[in-house]
Amino acid sequence: MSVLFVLLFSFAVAEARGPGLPNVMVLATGGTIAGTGSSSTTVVGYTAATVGIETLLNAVPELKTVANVKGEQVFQIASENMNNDYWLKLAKRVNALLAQDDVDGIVITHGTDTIEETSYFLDLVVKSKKPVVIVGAMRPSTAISADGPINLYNAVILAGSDEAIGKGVLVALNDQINAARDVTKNNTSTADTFRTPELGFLGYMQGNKPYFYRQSTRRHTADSEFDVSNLDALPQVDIVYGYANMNRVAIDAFVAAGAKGIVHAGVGDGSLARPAVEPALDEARKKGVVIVRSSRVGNGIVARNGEAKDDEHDFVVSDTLNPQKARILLMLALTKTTDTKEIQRMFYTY
Ligand code: DAS
Repeated sequence: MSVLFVLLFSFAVAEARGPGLPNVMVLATGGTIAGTGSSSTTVVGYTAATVGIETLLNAVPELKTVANVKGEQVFQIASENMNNDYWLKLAKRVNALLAQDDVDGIVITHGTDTIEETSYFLDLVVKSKKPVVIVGAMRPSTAISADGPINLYNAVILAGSDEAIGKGVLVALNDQINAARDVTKNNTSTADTFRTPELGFLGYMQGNKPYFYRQSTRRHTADSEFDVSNLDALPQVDIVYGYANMNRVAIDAFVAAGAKGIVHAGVGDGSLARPAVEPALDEARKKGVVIVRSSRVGNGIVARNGEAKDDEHDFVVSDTLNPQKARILLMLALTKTTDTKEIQRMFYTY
């Protein structure tokens, strides 16, 4: 192997990261990973978001062997209480830190209830290819076999790895690596709850190393057109859930409350109940509310002009995004445009 090649190769690797251990910031936001129970066998009915970042980091001294770690408590909540203000604060902090040369990657400790939403929001607004890894736990820090410490250890390794560069925001728990766009919580309480049904994991954490087998084909992070750096608020977008015998009350209430967008979580392929629901969505559309047809099913493509004449109604379809993720993309789309053709393009791009 020529000396020149060796020199160029080692320069390339060094470019990916400086010599020595990677510099990883851990931003804490609360959740079960920071939770405490009344006893070591309390794994439900504990209190989330009670343990601070320094305690979390001190509980895993092995972190020092895999990265130069610094911690910051951005906020401290159970993630069912997550809201747009917290998202904007977190996103701005993440982008400010990733712009620093002395930060190679970021881990965010987070409640598991809305990890799938925060991760997708960040996937669309982080302006860097550096790794951002979201981690949580299904058992509180005080429980026998608490999963938080090993999940945090693996997340720090992943955030400091070259393999994770450019992969988009990642969700890593239970030795599994998921993409932010497709991951969802599949079980109310088990440690293996985070999955990407049908489309699958991106890879695994094993033996202190990440192993990737695929990556997302959709735009994210540095390639995203969305920018929240100058935003102090996000447009109100709500979700209505479809079911047998559905009525129009929730739709009318969201419109009256000023929603700028409504995601309809329809039965099947995003079907709309007639005569109750479709006219209500038409009236909302005529008032300027952007309508996205998603599905409560959770997997598969919601086909444009399939179960509804979207061209005629001027509706948008969510592609494969579930309702809670479709809400996030529609919210960010509305910070750029109300043109439904442009918004449909965004749903086929991200
Ligand atoms: N309430 C849950 C939350 O904060 C606890 C957890 O699973 O993290 O999301």
